[in-house]
Amino acid sequence: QRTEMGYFEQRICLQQNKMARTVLETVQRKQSILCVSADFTTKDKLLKLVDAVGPHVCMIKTHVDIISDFDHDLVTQLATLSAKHDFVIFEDRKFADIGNTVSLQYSSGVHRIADWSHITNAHALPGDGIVNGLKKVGLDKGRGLLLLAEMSSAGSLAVGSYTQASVDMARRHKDFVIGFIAQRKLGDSDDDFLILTPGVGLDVKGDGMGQQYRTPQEVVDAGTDVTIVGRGITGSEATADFDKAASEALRYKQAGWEAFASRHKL
Ligand code: BMP
Repeated sequence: QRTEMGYFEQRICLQQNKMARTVLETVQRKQSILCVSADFTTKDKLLKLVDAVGPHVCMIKTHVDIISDFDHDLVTQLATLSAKHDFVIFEDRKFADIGNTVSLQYSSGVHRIADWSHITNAHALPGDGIVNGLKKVGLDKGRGLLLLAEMSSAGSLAVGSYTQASVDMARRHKDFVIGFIAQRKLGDSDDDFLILTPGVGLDVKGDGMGQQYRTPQEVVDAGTDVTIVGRGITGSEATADFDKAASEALRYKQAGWEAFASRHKL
């Protein structure tokens, strides 16, 4: 019988990238596979939300380009909350350009994502150059990258040979690519890529704009490592209720961990 330590130690050993190890260690320490997608558009509400759900998550996912009053104090405060609550920061930037352009988008501009986001993600569409461009900026800073191998939305074109080519691309860059945004386990046990799955909800099946939800149990059964939950926990920003968000986060944390612990015999 494998012990809980055994399961995580085994996986941590296989990771070449430090941030991949940090994600697994955080999951183990907090007994949480929950990433909250904090998609609020004002600094004040975003920080209150993150402080409320922080105790229950291994990771917080941001879209900084939706924040109307973005400034660098926001990322300073996010870093403080990350240390306070022990979570990894994931800026969901979905880079999709040639290597030279993404290296500038990652390091520069208003957001300077590489300076504060522990992990970010990219489409495999442009080819290996996108990974090389991001790696040039992020590797020395200890960052990690996820490739979007599949998407949760209806009619996604990221299927079949595109998904397979994304896995092959990740294998060529194991020092920097830590895993995938995907709907199921990808790669084999030698790879041990992290699988992060959005489109997770306990109460509804869609959002009327193409999003498709499965339960934490369903996505863990499909082989995910981290469940990404936005509106199922946060509700709408207009009627933001931070106590409710905290209790919903706890509910999703428990549902996810119960499924994960049972699947991996922890
Ligand atoms: P929600 O749970 O409220 O539907 O939010 C899902 C989040 O995950 C959004 O921030 C979205 O941008 C992101 N996402 C997704 O829904 N599907 C994908 O395939 C990839 C994503 O990054």
